[in-house]
Amino acid sequence: MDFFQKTIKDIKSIKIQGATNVAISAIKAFKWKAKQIKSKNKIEFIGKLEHYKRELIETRPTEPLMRNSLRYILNLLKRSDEREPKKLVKLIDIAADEFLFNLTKAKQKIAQIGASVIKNNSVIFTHCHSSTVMDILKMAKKKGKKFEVIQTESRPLYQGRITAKELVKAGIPTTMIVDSAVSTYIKKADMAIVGADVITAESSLINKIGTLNLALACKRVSIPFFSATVLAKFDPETMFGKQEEIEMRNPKEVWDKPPRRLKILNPAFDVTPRELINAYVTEEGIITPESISEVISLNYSWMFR
Ligand code: RUB
Repeated sequence: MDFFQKTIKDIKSIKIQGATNVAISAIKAFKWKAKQIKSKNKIEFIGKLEHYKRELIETRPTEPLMRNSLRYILNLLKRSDEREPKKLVKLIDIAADEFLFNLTKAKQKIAQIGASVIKNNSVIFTHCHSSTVMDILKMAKKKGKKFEVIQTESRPLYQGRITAKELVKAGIPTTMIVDSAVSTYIKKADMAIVGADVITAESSLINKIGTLNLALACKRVSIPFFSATVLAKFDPETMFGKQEEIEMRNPKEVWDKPPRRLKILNPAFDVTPRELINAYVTEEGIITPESISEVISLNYSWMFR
């Protein structure tokens, strides 16, 4: 199995998980694959790249950051006057590295901005595993803030354990609960912060299944609910009425040997409507759902091309 196929397998199996890690791995695999392609001309080269882009995108249908990043790289190639395959491969490298650099810079900004939201002696609630939320919590700790975290285990794949390991390693006092205990323990928290897989044109948030329950629980006890995200997780197609597809995962993740005739549903994500979200913590600042589309169109015009 080559590096490209291994990346596909690891993304599908959630060995590589979280929107950011998925996008970074997909970009690296795309870059690698471009170097292996043999083609006579630019049209053939782009045709092959389109095919590999589709293969990557199909690994996780609810990941616009991966889609946007690969589209960004391919668009740069299509718009260039360069025709020679070797030079085109170089262009891919340049575009990919540029995207990765901007992504890293955006995440660093979010860590700084998000850390300022964490109050001293507070209790922060989080769900699943988001590298963006992790960056914020670690930055807050680095800045000398004292706080505790309550986090879910995130069934069925237990991504909460990744969060738990990272937080404990960072020396942040952490308590894990089962997903169904969210409403019980939310009263102990001062705020909740989760990651994001998708920001839609209606400013809704799509994130790990259970996020909606957490947001509803926050509303009930009147504590703020935030999502930390780079703006490139916006799905431009939702502007044209496309309903974001929610990835349905293998029922065996829930129960490997269920009784026959039992139907099991295993959606990976859910949709949290804008009225439950206090703000998005982004590289452009803390932005309310009402203004996020405008900020995205001002700063990321390439997404709409
Ligand atoms: C992970 C998940 C994360 C977002 C954001 O789901 O929902 O909250 O992807 O992650 P899964 P990040 O484990 O199914 O991929 O902040 O790292 O982009």
